[in-house]
Amino acid sequence: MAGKEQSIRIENETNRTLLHGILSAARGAGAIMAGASPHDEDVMSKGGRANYVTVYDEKVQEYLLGALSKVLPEAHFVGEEEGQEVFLPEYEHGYTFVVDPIDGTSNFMRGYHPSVTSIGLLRDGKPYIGVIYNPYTDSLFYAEKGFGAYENGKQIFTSPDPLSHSLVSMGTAPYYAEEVTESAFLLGNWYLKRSIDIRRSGSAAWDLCLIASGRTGLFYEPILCLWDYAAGACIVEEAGGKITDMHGRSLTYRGKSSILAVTAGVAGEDYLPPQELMRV
Ligand code: 2AM
Ligand code: CA
Repeated sequence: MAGKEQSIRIENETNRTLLHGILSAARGAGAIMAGASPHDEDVMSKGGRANYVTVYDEKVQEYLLGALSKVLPEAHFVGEEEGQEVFLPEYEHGYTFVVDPIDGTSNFMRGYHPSVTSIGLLRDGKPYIGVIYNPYTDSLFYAEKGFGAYENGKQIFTSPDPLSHSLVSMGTAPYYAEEVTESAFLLGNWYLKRSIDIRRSGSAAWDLCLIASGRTGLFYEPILCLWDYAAGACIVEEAGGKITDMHGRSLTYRGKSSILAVTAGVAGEDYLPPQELMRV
């Protein structure tokens, strides 16, 4: 028994070191973002409508690849700017960092905040640690499976408010078929009638922090990539919220998915969007 207790304590100490290493990498990434002065010549199109990458996305990712590989050398690394969209069989076992160096790139390019750095760590293909840092407000969100969610060291919880007393944030998925975006707006109108009002931040990772910290009550976006939601999903769940796809199905953490996140207050209601308005 003593041996078991000791090994649990050691594992927890290892986890502390791991978490602190990731937090410090997130702060380092944020410093690069905050020190940037994005100019047009630093912007390259990644292809597709409203889908851009700046030299800073690549700089921050390179920094994170270096910093995180020192924190956990055996972990796989999946970063948005590598474009590795296929979930490889080796990610099913051990650790995998899933990194969005700058989430909210269209905001970042225009000095229209928020933009954040998002670091998810999967263990055996499931969320284990989530860290999201917004350097413009100096907000560091993090969660570790089973240990709660925190904003700048203070434990956070989702709101108990019902949908009718909550703000709703939406994502428009402008990179995909027009009907997907149209459906997002129809759903916006549907939720507008059932909530206080609608918001659109431009950073899905940030939207998930807003749910986790009780600022909003529901967030949806018809199509997101794993690096957009892996860290935020861990933070939402550890803050007492619920995250699924837009049909209410459990997330598989294997790649693109629609996302619907709600607070504890909204989770008890009939909050799923009507099927006839959905295009995903
Ligand atoms: P980004 O800023 O890192 O590009 C806004 O609608 C959200 O969608 C942002 O979090 C944005 O992330 C993300 N996003 C951007 N391109 C995307 C794509 N091709 N597929 C899915 N989500 C995307
Ligand atoms: Ca992103």
